[in-house]
Amino acid sequence: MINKYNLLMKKCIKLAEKGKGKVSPNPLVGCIIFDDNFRIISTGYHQKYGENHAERNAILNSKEDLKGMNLIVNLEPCSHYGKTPPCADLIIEKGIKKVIIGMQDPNPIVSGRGIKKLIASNIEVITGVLEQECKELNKIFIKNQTENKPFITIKTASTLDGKIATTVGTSKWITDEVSRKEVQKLRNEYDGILTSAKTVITDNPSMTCRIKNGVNPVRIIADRYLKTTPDLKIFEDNKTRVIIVTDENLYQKNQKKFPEYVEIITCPIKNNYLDINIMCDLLYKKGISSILIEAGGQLNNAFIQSNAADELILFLAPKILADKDGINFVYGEKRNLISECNNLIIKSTKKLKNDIMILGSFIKTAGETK
Ligand code: AOF
Ligand code: ZN
Repeated sequence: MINKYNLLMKKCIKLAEKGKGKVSPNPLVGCIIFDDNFRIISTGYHQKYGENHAERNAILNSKEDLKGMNLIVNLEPCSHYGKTPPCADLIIEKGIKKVIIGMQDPNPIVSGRGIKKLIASNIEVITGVLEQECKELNKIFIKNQTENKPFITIKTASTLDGKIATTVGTSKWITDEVSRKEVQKLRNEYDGILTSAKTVITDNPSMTCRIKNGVNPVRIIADRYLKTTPDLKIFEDNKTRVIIVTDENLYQKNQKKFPEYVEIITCPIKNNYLDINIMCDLLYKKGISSILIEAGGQLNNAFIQSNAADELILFLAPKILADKDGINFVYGEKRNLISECNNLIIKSTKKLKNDIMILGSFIKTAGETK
C-alpha cells in the first residue's frame, strides 16, 4: 500500500511541477483522485496564481461520482476562504473517504486546520507520504511562509579550480550549451534574478529567460554606487520589471534618468556594502519570493556570509584554468583555518553533457560573519 501511495505521490509532484513559473508566490500542488483498485479517476494541479487549487481542479475534472473515492495531494488541503472557498470543504461535500497528504501546509492560516476539518468529518487521513520530496518541491513556499523572506539560490559556473573568469575578465564559455540551457530553465523558476552593477557593466547581459513559454524573472541589480547607465541591455527590454537597489544616501545626490518601468529602491549600508538581509526583506516586500543570484565573487560572498543564501547551484566544467589571478566564484576575507569554511550539504549531483551540476544547501551558522 505504502509503495502504491509513493508512486501516486510521485505523480502528484510531477503534476505540480507543471505549475513552475506560473503559481508563485503560491505553492506547487498536484492532486489525484483514485478508487480502491488504484484506478485513476481524475487529476488536477494548481495551474496559475490566483486560480483554482489543485484539489478543486481534480474534483472538477472528474466525470464520475466521487463518493467513497480516495484523494492524494502533496500539500494539506486548505481550510480558509481565500481566492476560492476551502478545498477541505469541497472534499467533504463530495463524500471522499480517504485523503493522503505529503506535507502539512506551512501557511499559518491553514497549518493543520485542513487536516482537522477532514478528520472531524470522519475522513481517513494519512500524512507524511514522501514528505521530504514534497518539502523539496515547495522549499520556496516553505521559507516564505515560515520566515517571511525570499528563497535565495546562488548560481555559478566555474572551472575545476573554481574560476569564473580569467585575470582580464574573459568568461565565455566555461560551461557548454547544455549547462547554459539548464540556467535558462532555472530563470523560469525564480521570481527574480539578481546581479551586481559590475556584472551588468562588464558583461552587458539581458538576463531574460529564453525557453519556450518561459517567464522572465524580475531583474534586480545590486548597484551601491548607482553606476549602471540607462543604455545597458538590461534596460532595453521592458517586458519585465527591473529593480535597482542602491545606497540610500548616495541616491539623494545622484538621481539618474532610467526608463519608467525601472524601480529604484534604497538600502542601508553594512560591512561596506548594501545590507544583504535588509535588501532581501525589501525585495520580499516588493513581491519577490525567490531570487537566483547570478553574480561575481563579491556579491556571492556577501550573500553567503550574511547567512542569506539557501542553496548553491554550481555548474562545474572539466577544465583547469590555472591562472593564479583568475576570478573565483567567492571572494572573501583571508582565512587561517579550514574550520572557518562555510559548509553545505550536497543535495544532488548530475552529469550533464560535459559538465556536472551540483546542488548544495547551505548549513546556516548562527549570526552573520564578515
Ligand atoms: C494554492 N494552490 O493548489 C493549494 C493551495 O491565495 P489563495 O486563496 O489561492 O490561497 C493560497 C493558499 O492556499 C496557499 O498559501 C496554501 O496555504 C493553500 N493551498 N494554494 O495556491 C493549491 N492547495
Ligand atoms: Zn485549497
